[in-house]
Amino acid sequence: MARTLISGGTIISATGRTTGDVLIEGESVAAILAPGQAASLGVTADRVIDATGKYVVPGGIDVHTHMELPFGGTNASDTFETGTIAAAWGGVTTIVDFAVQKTGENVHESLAAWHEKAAGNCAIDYGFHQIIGGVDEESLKAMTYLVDNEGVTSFKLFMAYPGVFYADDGQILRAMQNASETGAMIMMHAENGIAIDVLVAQSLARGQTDPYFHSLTRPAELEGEATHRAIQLAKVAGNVPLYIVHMSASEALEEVAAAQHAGMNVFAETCPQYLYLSLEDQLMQPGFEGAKWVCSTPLRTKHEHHHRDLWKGLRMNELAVVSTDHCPFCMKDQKELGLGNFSAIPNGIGGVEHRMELLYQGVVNGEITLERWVETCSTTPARMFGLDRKGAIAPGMDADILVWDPTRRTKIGINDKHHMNMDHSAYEGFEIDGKVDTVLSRGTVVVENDTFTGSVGHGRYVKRGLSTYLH
Ligand code: DUC
Ligand code: ZN
Ligand code: ZN
Repeated sequence: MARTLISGGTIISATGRTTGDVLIEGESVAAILAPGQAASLGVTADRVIDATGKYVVPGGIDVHTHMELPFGGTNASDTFETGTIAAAWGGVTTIVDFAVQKTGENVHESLAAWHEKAAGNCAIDYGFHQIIGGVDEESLKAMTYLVDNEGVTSFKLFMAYPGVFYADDGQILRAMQNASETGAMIMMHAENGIAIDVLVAQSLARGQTDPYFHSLTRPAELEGEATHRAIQLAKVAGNVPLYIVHMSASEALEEVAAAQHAGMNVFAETCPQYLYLSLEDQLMQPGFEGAKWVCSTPLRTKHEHHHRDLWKGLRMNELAVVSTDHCPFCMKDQKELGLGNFSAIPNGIGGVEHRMELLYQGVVNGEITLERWVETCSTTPARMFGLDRKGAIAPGMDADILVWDPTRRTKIGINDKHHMNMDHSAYEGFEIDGKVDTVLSRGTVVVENDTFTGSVGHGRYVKRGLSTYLH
């Protein structure tokens, strides 16, 4: 079995840091050795990666991506191949993507279709959540089957997008009751889509068609309201585990924090776009430029402390996870579908490549610690979604490892570093104080010396267990 030694780095976990060597045998971590121990024990390795002066952290886990998602009259522009290669470049070693079932479609067929898109095409490991866009007898039965047999233990429901993915309160309650029986996690897109659609129609009727009206017609109150309602429904369903996705508003965070204090199994994630980007600085750029940042939930105003509150939520564990909601669309032919009508702009931002970098900048800026960076970007995502062999560097775990160089810098943009299939970057011009150095996926080096050395097809489907936060 091939042996690799990552030597001399500072190994960061969710709970602390230590200097030492990581010994990898085959695809797994074999041991963590104190400095000098490898030599004194006579440990030999086929390959030594010198990590002196660098951080050695568990590979990033992005539990919210949408490769090839059919949405808004087009398909998200990253395939599983381009998206997982871009992820690897950014220090990510596992993604969890969303298989999509819409009303009238069969859940099993939709999951099979997602397997077909991904199988043999991924550079890193991947799992699936299942979107239930049509809650009925058949899909409820399928939910149970997926938990028991397919390694799909989390289900996304939508309180937004009437006519597309929307579930009404009764349907949500039924799906939650099902999850309460199986132990599955309910993931919620919490925005009041019925009220939003009224505001959108009124805005368009007034001739307000520019991209930034996307945010003005999806006010923070309607994210807070839906979050509150989802929490109450989860309580009625027996305190079912509830995970609010892509949180952007202080109002929603307050609801989650209150529920947590009341002892409920409520969790939440945010994404880099909600920590760094805003209505004024991005969405309101002149002309149609703002379309690059049309996503839901939307970017919020920078004058109401959403950024500040979300960073605080990350520190306090009110927000347990940072994902990307990677859902890329090019400007050309895709975002352009909404020229003259913001509501026809495909919703989504691509960022799978930049999450580790952007959150590391949060460490440099004093918002979070190194340990919290690892915890929110790798360790908790793994535990939250039952990825039992991932998210920590410890004997027996998959050797998914990111070696991070804090002395180098990363420039983000389409010309500097960008491997996502997008004709623009949501973070163009951002500069980060640190850089991905080496990335290993199950013991195989997939990125080193600013080169992708992995292979398409290396990534395997990971069957997930129930959330180990709760079980
Ligand atoms: N939000 C997005 O921005 N894109 C895809 C789906 C979603 O909920
Ligand atoms: Zn969503
Ligand atoms: Zn999403």
